[in-house]
Amino acid sequence: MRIGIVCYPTFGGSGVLATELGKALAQEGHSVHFITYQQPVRLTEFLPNLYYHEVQVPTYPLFDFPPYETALASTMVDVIRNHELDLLHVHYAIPHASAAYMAKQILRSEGKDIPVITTLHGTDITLVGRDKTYEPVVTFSINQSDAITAVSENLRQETLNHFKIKKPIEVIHNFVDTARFRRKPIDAFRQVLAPKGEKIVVHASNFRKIKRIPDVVRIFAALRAAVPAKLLFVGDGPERSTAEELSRELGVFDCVRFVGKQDQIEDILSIADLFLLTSEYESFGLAALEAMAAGVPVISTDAGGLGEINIDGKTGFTCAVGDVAGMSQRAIELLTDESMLQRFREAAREQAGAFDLSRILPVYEALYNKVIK
Ligand code: GMT
Repeated sequence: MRIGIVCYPTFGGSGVLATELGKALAQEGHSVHFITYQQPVRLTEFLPNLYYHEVQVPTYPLFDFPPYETALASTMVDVIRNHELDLLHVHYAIPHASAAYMAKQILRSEGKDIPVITTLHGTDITLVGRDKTYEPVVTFSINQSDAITAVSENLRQETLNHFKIKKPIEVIHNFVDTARFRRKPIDAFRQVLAPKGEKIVVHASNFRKIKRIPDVVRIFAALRAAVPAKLLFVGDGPERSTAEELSRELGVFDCVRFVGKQDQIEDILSIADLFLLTSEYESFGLAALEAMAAGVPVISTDAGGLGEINIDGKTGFTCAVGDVAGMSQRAIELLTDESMLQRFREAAREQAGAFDLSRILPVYEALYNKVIK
């Protein structure tokens, strides 16, 4: 098949998932065309059947807001025409679904029908999409898609609760390549970060308010009082300075490292003992799944779709949003009991296997075949 993939090219989960999907489809022999404004961060390898088309947004003094959506729709039309794409798969509804609708209509006027699949990822529905300035366009363009998928059962339900969706929404869970995300023997790296055998706790995100970053610092400070430990913050975003300030205030700054945005996250996870995800909402929590694949137990909130991947008392623990005391207590329990930690590690890795790329990829391929027919 010749497949167009539209996504955000950044470290956000939707862009990561879309890129990994495109790479895996190309490995299977499909031609995959990424259409976005920057080279996706995880698109690092060269494959002859993998293409990247940059959306150029010309500026003009009149434009206070350069019209990205118009440029994106025009680029879609151009790529679909010139590369004879069979379908367009857009990740994150805003503005990708409405740009795809526009492209579809333009091509229809030329006698070509291009099927569009929209995959909903989370904040496009639960936060941004519900805002009344976007909602009518989001509802309309989702309904105009030939197929709609959501990355968790929870997100499917949230979408149905808040939007008038007239078509079925298929749940296709996010996936992880468990062959890539596995524990690697890189003890030298661990030695550098935790020379005295401290436990290593990791949080990875875009540091937005929704992640409740201060909760991560507070949990770590409580843990640190009981167990020698280091905290690695992976990623960056608006709450980073809050995290720095709070860790100074709580006297743990020397044990906290901000390692920035990393594309080799699997190497960091390989030396981790615990992954913390304190979000107010996660449609899925791809970062937690990647940690689990690397054999890292997860302590998370029970918000959104997190309970669909992190099994309380087995692969980690889930607590109510904001329950810092509960999550701290669980972290101490887990990191002071080696046999429990080992059990949870194995269970986390096993649970990640249920979301392995090899299981989810054929589901997407089957959907592609269905919409093309
Ligand atoms: O987590 C973010 O804020 C980024 C966001 C995105 O759209 O890139 O992530 C969403 O999509 C991911 C991939 O499907 C999910 O794993 C995340 O849970 C989801 N984020 C939220 O729902 C807040």
